[in-house]
Amino acid sequence: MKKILVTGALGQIGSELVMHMRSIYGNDNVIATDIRRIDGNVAVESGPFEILDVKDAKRMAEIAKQYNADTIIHLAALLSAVAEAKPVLAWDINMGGLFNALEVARELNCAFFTPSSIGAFGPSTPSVNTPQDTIQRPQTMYGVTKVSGELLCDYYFKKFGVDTRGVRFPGLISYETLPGGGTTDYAVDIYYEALKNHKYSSFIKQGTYMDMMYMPDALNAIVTLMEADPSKLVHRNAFNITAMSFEPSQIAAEIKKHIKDFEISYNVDPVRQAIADSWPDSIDCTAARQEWGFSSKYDLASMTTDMLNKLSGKLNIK
Ligand code: AKB
Repeated sequence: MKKILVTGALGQIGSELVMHMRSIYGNDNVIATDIRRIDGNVAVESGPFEILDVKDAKRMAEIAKQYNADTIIHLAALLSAVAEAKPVLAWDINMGGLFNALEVARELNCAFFTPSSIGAFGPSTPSVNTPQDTIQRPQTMYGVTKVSGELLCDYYFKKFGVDTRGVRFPGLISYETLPGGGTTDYAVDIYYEALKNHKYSSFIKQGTYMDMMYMPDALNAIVTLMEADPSKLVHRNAFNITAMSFEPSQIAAEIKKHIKDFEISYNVDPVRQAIADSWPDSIDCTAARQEWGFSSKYDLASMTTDMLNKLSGKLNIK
């Protein structure tokens, strides 16, 4: 990877990935793009930044050519809950954007990464220790776009030789940029509310297990996969990866070790609960470990310590 074009660069993953990659590959070699510009944002100010609506294929190709991109990290997408509220727009952005990005990768011979999700699974998928290759019949628009995206990436690899790679991300927890519109967002919100108000009302029911990962492990996974020896990759799209699986009362208990009077209550959102119920409780990431050496550093305890520490600094709360 020498010249890396990132779409959705101001989102939850992008804002941290751009800085992480700039620290590895050099500021000028990571071109951040997003549909909006946020002046003062570190990803905008620290290197090249271009406004890009991923539905605009012509502009995407122009930017990639202008900067001689050899790698595309395509992150722009709507998350599960928003996609369920706006399914037509979700198809347009998630599939239209992906198709445009794959076409640019094909034309310019770029390596390509795009994330899939645990949302690519559905109620008929085995829900415990979900295998890499298994039933994928999601019942959400987000899931439909993720499975279609996985298939499309496989197609571009087999048909055109595009070097496509991807992972199925679990819920990602981070303190820099809020996720916005996902089902696993409760596991981010809870830290903000714990620090601000010492209580949190969860929109996900007690007992609902989902896979999760702390952002530093997610960033590391993307770079490790993109640097992996292609001859070792049996799977192209997309690898199961996870760092932990927990349900709301477990994250609350972990926070309580740091904030003694913290209390969790429940005000379940039926839409997001139904999505969560259709996703696995835990996924198996053996293929990712074997094919490109995936590993994670943070578990629930170490993530909670770091998250509360960093977030209290950010929010200026003692
Ligand atoms: C969401 O909840 O929509 C995402 C995901 C797991 O893909 N965080």
